Amino acid sequence: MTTASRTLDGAAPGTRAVLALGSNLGESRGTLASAVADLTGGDRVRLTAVSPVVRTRAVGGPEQPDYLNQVIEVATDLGPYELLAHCQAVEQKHLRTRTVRWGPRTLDIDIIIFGAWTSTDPRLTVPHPRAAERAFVLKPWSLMDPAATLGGVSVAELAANAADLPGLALFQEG
Ligand code: A4P
Ligand code: MG
Repeated sequence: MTTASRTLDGAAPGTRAVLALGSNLGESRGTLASAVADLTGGDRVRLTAVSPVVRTRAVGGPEQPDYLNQVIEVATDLGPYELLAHCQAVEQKHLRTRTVRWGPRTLDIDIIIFGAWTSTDPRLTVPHPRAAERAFVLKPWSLMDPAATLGGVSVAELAANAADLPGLALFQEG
C-alpha cells in the first residue's frame, strides 16, 4: 500500500482508512481545510495522504450549488464506529444539519474504506456503497493514490468510467 504520492507519513501504524469530504454551503474551501485539521489533529487519527480539492457538480438530490470534494487517508487506532463518531462530531462542529437526503450541506464526511474491514450495517456500510460509481470520490482518491483499488478494481479506472466525471474540475487555489 505505498506509492510515491503517500508522502505525509508512509510508515504510520494503525488501520488505513480513506475518508471523503464534501461541502457546498458556506466557505467550503475553508471548511474542508479545518475539517481535515479537526479530523487529524489528535494522536489517534493521523493524516497519511491528502488529495487535491475538486469542484464537482451535485449528484442526486435537489437543485443545489457545486460541491468542493476532497479525499484523505488516515492511519488510526480507533475502531470503525469510533471513527464514524469522530467524523460525525467534526460534521457537527461545522454546523452540519441533516434535512434533505443528498441535499446541500456545510460538511459531509464519509468513510470509504476502513482497512480490509467490511460491513453491511446501515449505520456504517463499508466500503461506502456508492463510492465505486462517484467521480467526486474516485477522482481525488486516484490523484492522491494512483495505485488505489476498490473491490479489486483500479480506482483510477473506476473514476474514468464514472458518469459524473464530466462535471468535475480541479479547484484552483487562491
Ligand atoms: N453511514 C452508513 N455508512 C456510512 C459510511 N461509510 N460513512 C450512515 C459515513 N456514514 C455512513 O449519512 C446518513 C447515515 O449514513 C449516517 O447517519 C451514517 O450512520 P448522512 O451523512 O447523514 O446523510 P447524507 O450524506 O445526506 O446521505 P448519504 O446517503 O450518506 O449521501 P451520500 O451518499 O454521502 O451522498 N454530489 C457531489 N458532487 N459531491 C458530494 O459530496 N454528496 C452527496 C451525499 C450527494 N451528492 C454529492 C455529494
Ligand atoms: Mg454522508
